[in-house]
Amino acid sequence: MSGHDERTFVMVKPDGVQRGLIGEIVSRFEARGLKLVGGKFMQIDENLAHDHYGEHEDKPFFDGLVEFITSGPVFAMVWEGADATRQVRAMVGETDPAESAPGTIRGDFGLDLGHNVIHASDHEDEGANEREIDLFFDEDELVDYGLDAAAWVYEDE
Ligand code: IDP
Ligand code: MG
Repeated sequence: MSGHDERTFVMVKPDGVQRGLIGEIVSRFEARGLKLVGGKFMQIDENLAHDHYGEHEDKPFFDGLVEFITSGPVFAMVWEGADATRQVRAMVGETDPAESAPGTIRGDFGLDLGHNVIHASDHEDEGANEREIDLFFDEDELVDYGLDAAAWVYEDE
């Protein structure tokens, strides 16, 4: 295996959980050929919300964002694959669902900027994927294993 092991952090937000979209979203990443290496159904507390969204601390929407992300359970995941962070962001769409192309997750399942269904590490923010994985998962919660389908997803696996 070479270059197929980039990991990225993804989370179905409280609106996505309440709307029954966990399965649909997991299916898309599975079907793409990505490998699930961690998953956790959990409630985010105030501290974790502040750590996770710290970069937005000074924005006018910060308090509402913290309130929203702590308002109900989320499904946090780590997905692995070639160029995973950038590829997942492309599948997620733009920050605003209204600006997201049909076929993307936000473009298919959202209409409102404040309720955009899913979080994924930003590929333009160097190291965000590893930072966010560390924030949400302990090392022993991530599973190393061989995915048989990888031999068919990648020509050089
Ligand atoms: P991203 O989720 O696409 O990376 P960011 O700019 O990092 O977008 O913003 C983090 C989250 O904050 C967004 O997913 C969205 O839930 C929320 N958010 C961003 N901008 C606004 C806004 O202008 N109003 C309300 N919520 C916003
Ligand atoms: Mg972001």
